[in-house]
Amino acid sequence: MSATLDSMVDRIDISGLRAVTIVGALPHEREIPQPLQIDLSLDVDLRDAGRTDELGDTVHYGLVADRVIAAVEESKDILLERLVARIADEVLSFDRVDAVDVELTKLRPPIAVDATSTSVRIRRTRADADLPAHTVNTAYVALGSNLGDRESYLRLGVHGLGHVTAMSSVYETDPVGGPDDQGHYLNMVVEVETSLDPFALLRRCQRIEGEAMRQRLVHWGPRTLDLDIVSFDGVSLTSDELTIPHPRFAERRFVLQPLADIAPDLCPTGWDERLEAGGIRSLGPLDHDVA
Ligand code: A4P
Ligand code: MG
Repeated sequence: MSATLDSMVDRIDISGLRAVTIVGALPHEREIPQPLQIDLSLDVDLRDAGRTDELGDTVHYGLVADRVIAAVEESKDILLERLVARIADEVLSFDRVDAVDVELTKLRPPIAVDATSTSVRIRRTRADADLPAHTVNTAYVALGSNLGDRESYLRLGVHGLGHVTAMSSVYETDPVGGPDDQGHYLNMVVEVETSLDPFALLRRCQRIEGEAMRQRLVHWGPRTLDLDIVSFDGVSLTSDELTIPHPRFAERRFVLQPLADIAPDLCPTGWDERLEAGGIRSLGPLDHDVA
């Protein structure tokens, strides 16, 4: 379909969907279902999915196709204009779709002249449909590694988290707690914009730790990669699985020093004087492109 070309916008196209339904104003069109073709072009931000490889970060086009065909088959509209608007609403009900181009074609148009098809084409945005914009939350995630190629593990963490909008410097830090013989940590904090809820973000963190082959052998023991959610917008919650803000962040220089680089307002007043100095050295920025 000839949707507006905009190289800045990511798209998912679903072309040549076929459905049969009652549509049209003529007497026989009210009686006999007729074949239609539906072509869709969805504006969806695909950057997160490009990094995370998770279906939750994109739109499941199979589900969109199923829902659109069901909506078309249920309808008995007179005008293609009405039906095409119905399709646009259906597609926009998928939370990640910012806008959609829909082309709806009557494959056997009931007109006296020779014509292959007739069609209508519309573009609708979330604002047109009176839908709220996506919810995007800002979370701060602390990363730590003291095993193996520590810098590469930090990079793996930053890359897997999705839309990272700010990164602190990397700090080398003396281990706090745990066994005596463990090596120094690299620590940093990143700001992430995410449409995931806090629990889904925790699952993402744990999946990334799994990719780094993190093993939990000793409490506070050495680890290839640890990802802790320090804060998540205004959320305050305590559960078996997840506590936000992180229960120990205010006691840890290895979290607060990097957090102060990118979100000083989130650091408790007077933390720098209160916490023991030393045991931490800035190594400068992580060599990684911020998305
Ligand atoms: N959990 C609850 N809340 C959260 C949250 N906000 N973010 C649960 C992430 N996880 C959260 O975590 C244990 C459990 O905490 C998980 O099941 C999760 O559901 P874990 O990653 O398995 O283990 P952990 O991180 O060792 O546990 P913990 O107690 O959170 O450790 P801390 O307090 O983060 O300390 N020294 C230096 N220099 N640098 C470090 O990075 N890290 C630690 C770990 C100790 N010493 C360190 C460092
Ligand atoms: Mg952790």
